[in-house]
Amino acid sequence: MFDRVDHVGIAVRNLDAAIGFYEKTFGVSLAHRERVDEQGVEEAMFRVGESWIQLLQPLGPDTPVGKFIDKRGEGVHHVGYGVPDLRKVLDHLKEEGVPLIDAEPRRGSRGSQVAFVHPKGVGGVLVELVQE
Ligand code: V0V
Ligand code: CO
Repeated sequence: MFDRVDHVGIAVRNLDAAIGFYEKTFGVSLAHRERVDEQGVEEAMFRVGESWIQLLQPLGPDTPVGKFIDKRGEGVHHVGYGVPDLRKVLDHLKEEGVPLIDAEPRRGSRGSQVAFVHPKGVGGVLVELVQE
């Protein structure tokens, strides 16, 4: 069902500072930057092999990443798995009784279709399904 780790999402307070750190310290270069209003984030993407690191700065306190940072501080926010057929995976998870945040695909960054699975059904890990 999953064909790769598409990205790891990391919550940061200051996107410019985090980008600077990743570039200088880890020697990766910025591939993409986008504001996704529907998700309340500004994101920066670094390519690492066939996967991405996705840095996420909240657009405000009352957003998923804003609330996460208030409660838990900066750090790993979610794992995004690449899937070839998002609807099929969602149907399967519904059958399995896994709690979904999104019952239907919605718009992610880079023109992708995404859906989130609730962390309470996945041992505390927020999972994003991504179809490019
Ligand atoms: C919250 N919780 C998490 C969590 N966020 N647990 C693990 N990982 C996370 N990222 C826990 C939190 O500690 C609480 O646990 C409980 O869930 C309820 O948290 P809350 O602060 O009351 O927040 P809620 O319930 O309002 O919202 C939590 C959910 C929300 C996960 C439902 O953040 C959400 O809908 N996320 C999906 C959308 C998203 O994250 N978008 C930003 C990324 P206790 O205290 O009850 O134990 S955008 C993105 O990745 C894009 C655009 C892309 O890749 O293309
Ligand atoms: Co993501």
